[in-house]
Amino acid sequence: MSLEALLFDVDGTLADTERDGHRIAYNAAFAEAGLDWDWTVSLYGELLAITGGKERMLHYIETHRPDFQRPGDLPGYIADLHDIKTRHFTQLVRRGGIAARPGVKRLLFEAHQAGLRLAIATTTTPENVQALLSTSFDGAEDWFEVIGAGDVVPRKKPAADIYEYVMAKMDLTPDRCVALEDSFNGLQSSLAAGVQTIITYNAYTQDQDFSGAALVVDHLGEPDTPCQVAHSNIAINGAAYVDLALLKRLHDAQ
Ligand code: XBP
Ligand code: MG
Repeated sequence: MSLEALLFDVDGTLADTERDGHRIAYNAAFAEAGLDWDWTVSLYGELLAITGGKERMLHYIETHRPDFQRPGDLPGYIADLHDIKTRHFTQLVRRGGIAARPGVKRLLFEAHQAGLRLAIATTTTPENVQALLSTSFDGAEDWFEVIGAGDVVPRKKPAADIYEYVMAKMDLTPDRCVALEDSFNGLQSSLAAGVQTIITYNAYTQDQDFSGAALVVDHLGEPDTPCQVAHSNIAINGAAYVDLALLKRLHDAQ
């Protein structure tokens, strides 16, 4: 089956949003709520094992804050705190705080020009995706047929739900898609959905297990900024960056 669609993760893949974006927004929300919680760079790296901001905050309370006086409606309290965080994150993004990762805009443009279908499959909140795409992707938000994000599915990554949701919406089978991800949890999700996956790791995910990925690179690269290849299912003959031709070769070799 030929390659017809690219399914993009957001956080860590489209842009490096976690350390200097989401983490800052969580801490700003905690301060606004009068909480002395401080998610440092290293603590946040641990907490990223839990996908979803509301789930992550609950995990933090359960594992790091036994002293926290839980309100009667803890889910409601966390949801309100998460709304504050999302406001801070989208404001930070709209101030231009988060740039696209290397090669992402180039590949999006190439895929769009070649008529490939594009979609987003992410755990993050839809408002965050809209803010990021409209600020840092030069209008590419209209190129995505489906934006599968956050609570639209009952189970977040590493469950397959979000990828299955997006493919169902687009009437696509997994063998016509390639997923682009950055993390172990994301890879487990896309593989569970049967989708061949490319990993672009980052500082938070570089030591994670990417077994099963068709290609593992530090980023998608640019002609003048070659990527580092940690694994490839095919001989890539010194390719300096990930383009559509390389994705099609990987896809055809599977
Ligand atoms: C990453 C996540 C999200 C973000 C924070 O999503 O797990 O929870 O860390 O966003 P992905 P929210 O890599 O799938 O894009 O606070 O909106 O959850
Ligand atoms: Mg991610």
